[in-house]
Amino acid sequence: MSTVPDLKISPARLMESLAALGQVGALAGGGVNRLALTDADRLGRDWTVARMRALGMAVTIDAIGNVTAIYAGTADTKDLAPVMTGSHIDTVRTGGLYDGNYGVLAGLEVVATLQEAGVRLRRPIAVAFFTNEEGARFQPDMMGSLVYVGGLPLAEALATRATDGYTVEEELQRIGYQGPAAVGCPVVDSFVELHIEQGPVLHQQGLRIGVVEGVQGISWTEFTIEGVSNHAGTTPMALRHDAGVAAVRIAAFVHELALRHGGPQLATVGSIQLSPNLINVIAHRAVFTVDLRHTDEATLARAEAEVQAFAAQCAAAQGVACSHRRLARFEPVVFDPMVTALIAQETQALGLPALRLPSGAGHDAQMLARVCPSGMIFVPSVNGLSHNVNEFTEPDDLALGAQVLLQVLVRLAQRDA
Ligand code: HGY
Ligand code: MN
Ligand code: MN
Repeated sequence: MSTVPDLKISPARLMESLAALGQVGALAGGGVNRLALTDADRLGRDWTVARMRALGMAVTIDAIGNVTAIYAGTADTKDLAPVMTGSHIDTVRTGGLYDGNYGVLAGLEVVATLQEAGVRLRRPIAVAFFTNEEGARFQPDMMGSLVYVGGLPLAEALATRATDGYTVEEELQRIGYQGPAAVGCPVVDSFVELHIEQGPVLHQQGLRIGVVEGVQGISWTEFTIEGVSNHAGTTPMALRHDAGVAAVRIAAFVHELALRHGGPQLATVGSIQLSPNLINVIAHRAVFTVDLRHTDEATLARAEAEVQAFAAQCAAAQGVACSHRRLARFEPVVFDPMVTALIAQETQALGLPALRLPSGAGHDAQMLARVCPSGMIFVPSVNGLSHNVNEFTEPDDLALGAQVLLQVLVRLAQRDA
Protein backbone atom coordinates (compact mmCIF):
# COMPACT_ATOMS: atom_id res chain seq x y z
CA MET A 1 0.00 0.00 0.00
CA SER A 2 1.46 3.36 -1.02
CA THR A 3 2.50 5.57 1.84
CA VAL A 4 1.05 9.06 2.02
CA PRO A 5 3.54 11.94 2.10
CA ASP A 6 3.38 14.36 5.01
CA LEU A 7 0.73 16.80 3.91
CA LYS A 8 -0.02 20.22 5.35
CA ILE A 9 -3.34 22.00 5.06
CA SER A 10 -3.34 25.64 3.90
CA PRO A 11 -4.33 27.90 6.83
CA ALA A 12 -4.85 30.84 4.47
CA ARG A 13 -7.24 28.90 2.23
CA LEU A 14 -9.18 27.62 5.24
CA MET A 15 -9.54 31.10 6.75
CA GLU A 16 -10.54 32.55 3.36
CA SER A 17 -13.32 29.96 3.02
CA LEU A 18 -14.60 30.59 6.57
CA ALA A 19 -14.67 34.34 5.93
CA ALA A 20 -16.43 33.87 2.59
CA LEU A 21 -19.15 31.57 3.96
CA GLY A 22 -19.46 33.92 6.93
CA GLN A 23 -20.59 36.62 4.49
CA VAL A 24 -23.69 34.56 3.63
CA GLY A 25 -26.45 35.58 6.02
CA ALA A 26 -24.05 37.98 7.75
CA LEU A 27 -25.57 40.08 10.54
CA ALA A 28 -24.75 43.78 10.78
CA GLY A 29 -22.08 44.04 13.47
CA GLY A 30 -20.89 40.45 13.08
CA GLY A 31 -22.20 36.93 13.27
CA VAL A 32 -24.48 35.00 10.99
CA ASN A 33 -28.17 34.14 10.72
CA ARG A 34 -28.77 31.11 8.46
CA LEU A 35 -31.70 29.39 10.18
CA ALA A 36 -32.39 26.00 8.61
CA LEU A 37 -34.12 26.02 5.20
CA THR A 38 -34.40 29.81 5.01
CA ASP A 39 -33.20 31.74 1.96
CA ALA A 40 -29.96 32.44 3.81
CA ASP A 41 -29.49 28.69 4.36
CA ARG A 42 -30.14 28.14 0.64
CA LEU A 43 -27.45 30.67 -0.26
CA GLY A 44 -25.03 29.02 2.19
CA ARG A 45 -25.82 25.63 0.67
CA ASP A 46 -25.35 26.97 -2.87
CA TRP A 47 -21.99 28.47 -1.92
CA THR A 48 -20.78 25.25 -0.28
CA VAL A 49 -21.99 22.98 -3.10
CA ALA A 50 -20.21 25.22 -5.61
CA ARG A 51 -17.03 24.88 -3.53
CA MET A 52 -17.43 21.08 -3.52
CA ARG A 53 -17.92 20.99 -7.28
CA ALA A 54 -14.94 23.28 -7.83
CA LEU A 55 -12.90 20.58 -6.12
CA GLY A 56 -14.19 18.08 -8.67
CA MET A 57 -16.16 16.20 -6.01
CA ALA A 58 -19.29 14.21 -6.90
CA VAL A 59 -22.14 15.85 -4.98
CA THR A 60 -25.39 14.11 -3.95
CA ILE A 61 -28.40 15.61 -2.16
CA ASP A 62 -30.76 13.29 -0.31
CA ALA A 63 -34.49 13.50 0.40
CA ILE A 64 -34.02 15.48 3.65
CA GLY A 65 -31.53 17.86 2.06
CA ASN A 66 -28.32 16.33 3.44
CA VAL A 67 -25.46 17.06 1.01
CA THR A 68 -22.52 14.66 0.53
CA ALA A 69 -19.50 15.25 -1.70
CA ILE A 70 -17.08 12.44 -2.55
CA TYR A 71 -13.34 12.65 -3.29
CA ALA A 72 -12.66 9.28 -4.93
CA GLY A 73 -10.14 6.81 -3.54
CA THR A 74 -7.69 4.66 -5.45
CA ALA A 75 -9.13 2.69 -8.33
CA ASP A 76 -8.09 -0.73 -7.00
CA THR A 77 -10.09 -0.35 -3.80
CA LYS A 78 -13.07 1.44 -5.28
CA ASP A 79 -15.59 -0.74 -3.43
CA LEU A 80 -14.39 0.37 0.01
CA ALA A 81 -16.89 2.61 1.82
CA PRO A 82 -15.84 6.24 2.22
CA VAL A 83 -14.48 7.81 5.38
CA MET A 84 -16.80 10.74 6.08
CA THR A 85 -16.20 14.08 7.75
CA GLY A 86 -18.48 17.10 7.97
CA SER A 87 -20.97 18.93 10.16
CA HIS A 88 -23.65 21.54 9.46
CA ILE A 89 -23.92 24.99 7.88
CA ASP A 90 -27.27 26.03 9.31
CA THR A 91 -26.91 28.39 12.28
CA VAL A 92 -28.94 29.74 15.18
CA ARG A 93 -30.38 33.23 14.69
CA THR A 94 -27.41 34.79 16.45
CA GLY A 95 -24.75 32.41 15.18
CA GLY A 96 -21.00 32.71 14.95
CA LEU A 97 -18.72 32.00 12.00
CA TYR A 98 -17.44 28.62 13.18
CA ASP A 99 -20.22 26.49 14.73
CA GLY A 100 -20.71 23.74 12.13
CA ASN A 101 -19.24 25.71 9.21
CA TYR A 102 -15.71 25.01 10.44
CA GLY A 103 -16.13 21.24 10.29
CA VAL A 104 -17.50 21.32 6.76
CA LEU A 105 -14.91 23.75 5.39
CA ALA A 106 -12.02 21.99 7.14
CA GLY A 107 -13.21 18.79 5.42
CA LEU A 108 -13.06 20.58 2.07
CA GLU A 109 -9.62 21.95 2.98
CA VAL A 110 -8.44 18.35 3.57
CA VAL A 111 -9.68 17.39 0.10
CA ALA A 112 -8.04 20.44 -1.49
CA THR A 113 -4.76 19.46 0.18
CA LEU A 114 -4.98 15.86 -1.05
CA GLN A 115 -5.91 17.01 -4.53
CA GLU A 116 -3.06 19.54 -4.69
CA ALA A 117 -0.63 16.77 -3.75
CA GLY A 118 -2.17 14.40 -6.27
CA VAL A 119 -2.90 11.93 -3.46
CA ARG A 120 -5.68 9.36 -3.61
CA LEU A 121 -6.35 7.30 -0.49
CA ARG A 122 -7.48 3.68 -0.29
CA ARG A 123 -10.94 4.82 0.77
CA PRO A 124 -12.83 7.75 -0.71
CA ILE A 125 -13.24 10.83 1.48
CA ALA A 126 -16.81 12.10 1.87
CA VAL A 127 -17.52 15.63 3.12
CA ALA A 128 -21.10 16.22 4.25
CA PHE A 129 -23.33 18.88 5.70
CA PHE A 130 -26.52 17.72 7.37
CA THR A 131 -29.86 19.48 7.36
CA ASN A 132 -31.10 21.40 10.39
CA GLU A 133 -28.46 20.44 12.94
CA GLU A 134 -29.39 23.39 15.15
CA GLY A 135 -33.05 22.56 15.68
CA ALA A 136 -33.69 26.27 16.27
CA ARG A 137 -36.50 26.54 13.69
CA PHE A 138 -37.60 22.90 13.35
CA GLN A 139 -37.18 20.37 16.15
CA PRO A 140 -35.47 18.06 16.90
CA ASP A 141 -31.93 19.23 16.40
CA MET A 142 -29.57 17.05 14.37
CA MET A 143 -32.66 16.28 12.24
CA GLY A 144 -30.87 15.55 8.94
CA SER A 145 -28.28 13.22 10.45
CA LEU A 146 -30.95 11.53 12.59
CA VAL A 147 -32.93 10.75 9.42
CA TYR A 148 -29.72 9.66 7.68
CA VAL A 149 -29.06 6.98 10.33
CA GLY A 150 -32.69 5.84 10.42
CA GLY A 151 -33.46 7.39 13.81
CA LEU A 152 -36.38 9.47 12.51
CA PRO A 153 -38.68 8.41 9.67
CA LEU A 154 -38.26 10.64 6.62
CA ALA A 155 -42.02 11.29 6.35
CA GLU A 156 -42.17 12.42 9.99
CA ALA A 157 -39.23 14.78 9.51
CA LEU A 158 -40.72 16.24 6.32
CA ALA A 159 -44.03 16.88 8.08
CA THR A 160 -42.37 18.74 10.99
CA ARG A 161 -43.78 22.23 11.29
CA ALA A 162 -41.51 25.16 12.13
CA THR A 163 -42.05 27.67 14.87
CA ASP A 164 -43.07 30.02 12.00
CA GLY A 165 -45.64 27.59 10.54
CA TYR A 166 -43.95 26.07 7.47
CA THR A 167 -43.16 22.34 7.19
CA VAL A 168 -39.70 20.96 6.47
CA GLU A 169 -40.94 19.58 3.15
CA GLU A 170 -42.45 22.90 2.05
CA GLU A 171 -39.21 24.70 2.85
CA LEU A 172 -36.93 22.05 1.34
CA GLN A 173 -38.90 22.28 -1.89
CA ARG A 174 -38.99 26.07 -1.79
CA ILE A 175 -35.20 26.32 -1.52
CA GLY A 176 -34.64 23.50 -4.02
CA TYR A 177 -32.88 21.04 -1.71
CA GLN A 178 -35.26 18.09 -1.54
CA GLY A 179 -32.79 15.85 -3.30
CA PRO A 180 -33.21 12.62 -5.26
CA ALA A 181 -30.81 10.47 -3.24
CA ALA A 182 -32.21 8.00 -0.75
CA VAL A 183 -31.46 8.91 2.87
CA GLY A 184 -28.66 6.88 4.44
CA CYS A 185 -26.53 6.93 1.31
CA PRO A 186 -23.62 6.64 1.01
CA VAL A 187 -23.06 4.01 3.68
CA VAL A 188 -19.83 5.15 5.33
CA ASP A 189 -16.87 3.37 6.88
CA SER A 190 -16.34 5.88 9.70
CA PHE A 191 -17.06 9.49 10.62
CA VAL A 192 -14.97 12.25 12.21
CA GLU A 193 -16.38 15.70 12.98
CA LEU A 194 -14.14 18.69 13.69
CA HIS A 195 -15.92 21.35 15.75
CA ILE A 196 -15.28 24.26 18.07
CA GLU A 197 -15.78 23.21 21.70
CA GLN A 198 -18.41 25.89 22.34
CA GLY A 199 -17.53 25.62 26.03
CA PRO A 200 -14.75 26.97 28.29
CA VAL A 201 -12.67 23.84 29.07
CA LEU A 202 -9.90 23.94 26.44
CA HIS A 203 -9.50 27.71 26.54
CA GLN A 204 -9.37 27.79 30.37
CA GLN A 205 -6.70 25.08 30.41
CA GLY A 206 -4.71 26.64 27.58
CA LEU A 207 -5.12 23.51 25.47
CA ARG A 208 -5.44 23.52 21.68
CA ILE A 209 -7.01 20.16 20.80
CA GLY A 210 -9.73 18.15 22.55
CA VAL A 211 -10.40 14.45 21.99
CA VAL A 212 -14.15 14.18 22.38
CA GLU A 213 -15.18 10.98 24.18
CA GLY A 214 -18.89 11.38 23.67
CA VAL A 215 -21.95 13.68 23.83
CA GLN A 216 -24.15 14.25 26.88
CA GLY A 217 -27.87 13.46 26.90
CA ILE A 218 -30.30 16.11 25.64
CA SER A 219 -33.96 16.63 26.57
CA TRP A 220 -36.06 19.36 24.88
CA THR A 221 -39.69 19.88 25.99
CA GLU A 222 -42.25 22.53 25.08
CA PHE A 223 -44.73 23.48 27.83
CA THR A 224 -48.07 25.18 27.12
CA ILE A 225 -49.95 26.87 29.98
CA GLU A 226 -53.59 27.87 29.42
CA GLY A 227 -55.14 30.40 31.80
CA VAL A 228 -57.69 33.21 31.49
CA SER A 229 -56.82 36.68 30.24
CA ASN A 230 -58.29 39.46 32.30
CA HIS A 231 -57.82 43.09 33.21
CA ALA A 232 -54.63 43.81 35.15
CA GLY A 233 -56.32 46.63 37.02
CA THR A 234 -59.60 45.09 38.03
CA THR A 235 -58.91 41.41 38.71
CA PRO A 236 -58.18 40.60 42.38
CA MET A 237 -55.07 38.41 42.81
CA ALA A 238 -57.16 35.56 44.28
CA LEU A 239 -59.34 35.41 41.17
CA ARG A 240 -56.58 35.20 38.57
CA HIS A 241 -55.71 32.30 36.28
CA ASP A 242 -52.38 33.74 35.26
CA ALA A 243 -50.48 31.65 32.68
CA GLY A 244 -47.52 34.02 32.89
CA VAL A 245 -46.97 33.50 36.61
CA ALA A 246 -47.08 29.71 36.22
CA ALA A 247 -44.56 29.86 33.37
CA VAL A 248 -42.03 31.99 35.20
CA ARG A 249 -42.39 29.90 38.39
CA ILE A 250 -41.68 26.74 36.40
CA ALA A 251 -38.75 28.45 34.66
CA ALA A 252 -37.33 29.44 38.05
CA PHE A 253 -37.77 25.85 39.28
CA VAL A 254 -35.87 24.54 36.23
CA HIS A 255 -32.95 26.85 36.99
CA GLU A 256 -32.95 25.95 40.71
CA LEU A 257 -33.07 22.24 39.85
CA ALA A 258 -29.76 22.51 37.96
CA LEU A 259 -28.16 24.41 40.86
CA ARG A 260 -29.55 21.86 43.34
CA HIS A 261 -28.35 18.84 41.33
CA GLY A 262 -24.98 20.48 40.63
CA GLY A 263 -22.26 18.71 38.66
CA PRO A 264 -22.93 18.36 34.94
CA GLN A 265 -26.69 19.08 35.27
CA LEU A 266 -27.66 21.89 32.90
CA ALA A 267 -31.08 23.47 32.47
CA THR A 268 -32.20 26.31 30.20
CA VAL A 269 -35.48 28.06 29.48
CA GLY A 270 -34.47 29.82 26.29
CA SER A 271 -37.83 30.73 24.83
CA ILE A 272 -41.00 32.07 26.48
CA GLN A 273 -43.99 33.48 24.58
CA LEU A 274 -46.87 35.07 26.50
CA SER A 275 -50.25 35.82 24.92
CA PRO A 276 -51.53 38.41 24.43
CA ASN A 277 -48.20 39.77 25.77
CA LEU A 278 -49.60 43.17 26.81
CA ILE A 279 -48.74 45.26 29.82
CA ASN A 280 -52.28 45.51 31.19
CA VAL A 281 -53.60 42.02 30.35
CA ILE A 282 -53.17 38.90 32.47
CA ALA A 283 -51.64 36.31 30.12
CA HIS A 284 -54.05 33.59 29.06
CA ARG A 285 -51.29 31.51 27.45
CA ALA A 286 -47.62 30.86 27.97
CA VAL A 287 -45.53 28.63 25.69
CA PHE A 288 -41.95 27.97 26.76
CA THR A 289 -39.15 25.49 26.21
CA VAL A 290 -37.04 23.52 28.68
CA ASP A 291 -33.59 22.25 27.62
CA LEU A 292 -32.10 19.75 30.09
CA ARG A 293 -28.69 18.11 29.62
CA HIS A 294 -26.68 15.59 31.59
CA THR A 295 -23.93 13.07 30.93
CA ASP A 296 -25.88 10.39 32.87
CA GLU A 297 -29.12 9.07 31.39
CA ALA A 298 -30.82 8.12 34.68
CA THR A 299 -30.11 11.55 36.19
CA LEU A 300 -31.43 13.27 33.08
CA ALA A 301 -34.63 11.21 33.23
CA ARG A 302 -35.05 12.09 36.92
CA ALA A 303 -34.65 15.77 36.16
CA GLU A 304 -37.32 15.53 33.45
CA ALA A 305 -39.74 13.85 35.88
CA GLU A 306 -39.08 16.49 38.55
CA VAL A 307 -39.83 19.33 36.15
CA GLN A 308 -43.04 17.73 34.92
CA ALA A 309 -44.23 17.04 38.48
CA PHE A 310 -43.55 20.62 39.54
CA ALA A 311 -45.26 22.01 36.44
CA ALA A 312 -48.42 20.01 37.18
CA GLN A 313 -48.43 21.11 40.83
CA CYS A 314 -47.76 24.76 39.92
CA ALA A 315 -50.54 24.76 37.31
CA ALA A 316 -53.02 23.37 39.82
CA ALA A 317 -52.08 26.06 42.34
CA GLN A 318 -52.55 28.80 39.73
CA GLY A 319 -55.81 27.34 38.40
CA VAL A 320 -54.38 26.96 34.89
CA ALA A 321 -53.99 23.99 32.53
CA CYS A 322 -50.54 22.67 31.70
CA SER A 323 -49.57 20.41 28.78
CA HIS A 324 -46.18 19.52 27.30
CA ARG A 325 -44.73 17.86 24.22
CA ARG A 326 -41.30 16.40 23.62
CA LEU A 327 -39.23 18.22 20.99
CA ALA A 328 -36.02 16.20 21.22
CA ARG A 329 -34.60 13.44 23.40
CA PHE A 330 -31.18 11.85 22.89
CA GLU A 331 -29.40 9.63 25.38
CA PRO A 332 -25.70 10.18 26.07
CA VAL A 333 -23.40 8.79 23.36
CA VAL A 334 -19.88 7.34 23.71
CA PHE A 335 -17.62 7.59 20.63
CA ASP A 336 -15.67 4.65 19.22
CA PRO A 337 -12.39 4.04 21.08
CA MET A 338 -10.58 3.22 17.82
CA VAL A 339 -11.42 6.67 16.47
CA THR A 340 -10.70 8.55 19.70
CA ALA A 341 -7.38 6.71 19.99
CA LEU A 342 -6.40 7.80 16.45
CA ILE A 343 -7.29 11.41 17.29
CA ALA A 344 -5.24 11.24 20.48
CA GLN A 345 -2.27 9.66 18.66
CA GLU A 346 -2.25 12.27 15.88
CA THR A 347 -2.57 15.07 18.45
CA GLN A 348 0.31 13.72 20.51
CA ALA A 349 2.37 13.17 17.34
CA LEU A 350 2.19 16.95 16.92
CA GLY A 351 3.66 17.32 20.39
CA LEU A 352 0.38 18.41 21.98
CA PRO A 353 -1.49 17.12 25.03
CA ALA A 354 -4.69 15.29 24.06
CA LEU A 355 -7.30 16.14 26.68
CA ARG A 356 -10.30 13.81 26.62
CA LEU A 357 -13.64 15.48 27.34
CA PRO A 358 -17.39 15.08 26.70
CA SER A 359 -19.29 17.40 24.39
CA GLY A 360 -21.85 19.69 26.01
CA ALA A 361 -23.39 20.53 22.65
CA GLY A 362 -25.21 18.12 20.39
CA HIS A 363 -23.57 17.20 17.10
CA ASP A 364 -24.22 15.18 13.95
CA ALA A 365 -21.43 12.84 15.05
CA GLN A 366 -23.64 11.56 17.87
CA MET A 367 -26.07 10.32 15.20
CA LEU A 368 -23.41 8.85 12.89
CA ALA A 369 -22.12 6.94 15.94
CA ARG A 370 -25.27 4.79 15.61
CA VAL A 371 -24.09 3.39 12.26
CA CYS A 372 -20.29 3.58 12.11
CA PRO A 373 -17.18 4.19 14.24
CA SER A 374 -17.32 7.92 14.94
CA GLY A 375 -15.44 10.57 16.85
CA MET A 376 -14.88 14.31 17.22
CA ILE A 377 -12.01 16.74 17.45
CA PHE A 378 -12.43 20.01 19.38
CA VAL A 379 -10.55 23.27 19.14
CA PRO A 380 -10.90 25.98 21.81
CA SER A 381 -13.68 28.57 21.89
CA VAL A 382 -12.31 31.80 23.35
CA ASN A 383 -14.06 32.35 26.71
CA GLY A 384 -16.25 29.36 25.86
CA LEU A 385 -18.61 31.60 23.91
CA SER A 386 -20.91 30.14 21.24
CA HIS A 387 -24.44 30.57 19.87
CA ASN A 388 -23.35 34.19 20.11
CA VAL A 389 -22.19 36.51 17.32
CA ASN A 390 -18.91 37.02 19.18
CA GLU A 391 -17.98 33.32 18.97
CA PHE A 392 -14.24 33.21 18.28
CA THR A 393 -11.43 30.70 17.83
CA GLU A 394 -7.84 31.69 17.11
CA PRO A 395 -6.88 31.15 13.43
CA ASP A 396 -3.84 29.11 14.50
CA ASP A 397 -6.12 26.77 16.45
CA LEU A 398 -8.53 26.50 13.51
CA ALA A 399 -5.60 25.56 11.27
CA LEU A 400 -4.21 23.09 13.81
CA GLY A 401 -7.58 21.37 14.13
CA ALA A 402 -7.81 20.99 10.37
CA GLN A 403 -4.30 19.52 10.31
CA VAL A 404 -5.26 16.94 12.95
CA LEU A 405 -8.41 16.18 10.93
CA LEU A 406 -6.32 15.61 7.80
CA GLN A 407 -4.01 13.21 9.61
CA VAL A 408 -6.86 11.30 11.24
CA LEU A 409 -8.77 10.97 7.97
CA VAL A 410 -5.64 9.67 6.22
CA ARG A 411 -5.15 7.09 8.98
CA LEU A 412 -8.77 5.94 8.71
CA ALA A 413 -8.77 5.91 4.92
CA GLN A 414 -5.51 3.98 4.65
CA ARG A 415 -6.13 1.33 7.27
CA ASP A 416 -6.61 -2.27 6.21
CA ALA A 417 -10.14 -3.31 5.41
O1 HGY B 1 -28.36 22.31 20.87
C1 HGY B 1 -27.27 21.86 20.56
O2 HGY B 1 -26.54 21.35 21.38
C2 HGY B 1 -26.78 21.95 19.13
O3 HGY B 1 -26.22 23.22 18.94
N1 HGY B 1 -27.83 21.71 18.19
MN1 MN C 1 -22.67 22.76 15.81
MN1 MN D 1 -24.94 25.02 17.38
